Amino acid sequence: MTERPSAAWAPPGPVESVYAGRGLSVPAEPMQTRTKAERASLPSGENEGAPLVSVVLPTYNEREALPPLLRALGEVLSRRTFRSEIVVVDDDSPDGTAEAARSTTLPVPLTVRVRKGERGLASAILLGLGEARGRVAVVMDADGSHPTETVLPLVRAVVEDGAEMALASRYMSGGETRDWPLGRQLISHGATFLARPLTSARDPMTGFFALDRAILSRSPLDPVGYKLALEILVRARPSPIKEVPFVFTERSAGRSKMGAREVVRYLRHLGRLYRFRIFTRGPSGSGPGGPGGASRRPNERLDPQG
Ligand SMILES: Nc1nc2c(ncn2[C@@H]2O[C@H](COP(=O)(O)OP(=O)(O)OP(=O)(O)O)[C@@H](O)[C@H]2O)c(=O)[nH]1
Ligand SMILES: [Mg+2]
Repeated sequence: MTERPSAAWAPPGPVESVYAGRGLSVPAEPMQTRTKAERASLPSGENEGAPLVSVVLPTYNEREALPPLLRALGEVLSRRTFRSEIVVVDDDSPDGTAEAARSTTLPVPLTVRVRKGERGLASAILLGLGEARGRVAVVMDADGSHPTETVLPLVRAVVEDGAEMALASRYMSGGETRDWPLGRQLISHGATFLARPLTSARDPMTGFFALDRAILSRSPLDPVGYKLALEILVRARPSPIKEVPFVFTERSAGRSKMGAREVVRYLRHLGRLYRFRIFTRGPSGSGPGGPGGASRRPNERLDPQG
């Protein structure tokens, strides 16, 4: 498997993009928090009609786990008044994951992006983040390990509390890992320990997070392997960040793609990040309000139930 440099989000190989519009209900009204002049000055894709929130799901052989997750997400998202969408990025799974996604009827728009000729979790997520149209993107695993109830607290942390990045954390009060084999726990804690000097986040290894997509243009991202959140934390330097506790449960179906190769890739990734931190100054103007940062907006309110 080759990880492509991911500075640009152009798809590396042939891709097939499918808009699965089945069963769409009339989208909820967008939030009415901006004046007409403010809306006119927004970058394209953010004007009325575009979603506020995009949920990006990377998949490889998740035929069984994906449809129930999509339905649960559709349920959570369609109850809100803000617009949302789901983007699945599948690496041409031989088990028919993409077809399973397309045949799931959902109350929110769904895009299924099939990437051919390349595999890799971090690069698949980056492709999905480039495809997403929402100002806020939520990234989560498609195997049932990440609870859909945590999606809204993550979105709220970005939209209402003004966090540039929000991490769903297993390693804070209220968070935990359930039914995880001891070996996996040791690897996760060891990996977190090795990244300590790079970030103050308690769970930078998490695969469940939300961000203001504008921060992604601050620095080219070049992850190897699984840990995209860590890559973003180190290279794009989001500030402020917020962590939200969640309970991680063992995957509900399918097989893990995590293995010894991922551990080796992680060590290579760490080496790159330490070199970056030592030899490169942070993105100019990163942090709140800086020129290289996400454009600061007044914090918005989601709908009252949100
Ligand atoms: N597109 C794409 N998705 C992937 C790839 N590898 C893993 N994924 C997806 O990324 C998510 C996390 O992968 P997992 O295999 O669950 O990795 P993990 O959570 O570290 O390990 P387990 O929970 O033990 O299986 C799942 O939704 C996978 O389907 C890949 O190469 N390409
Ligand atoms: Mg998993």
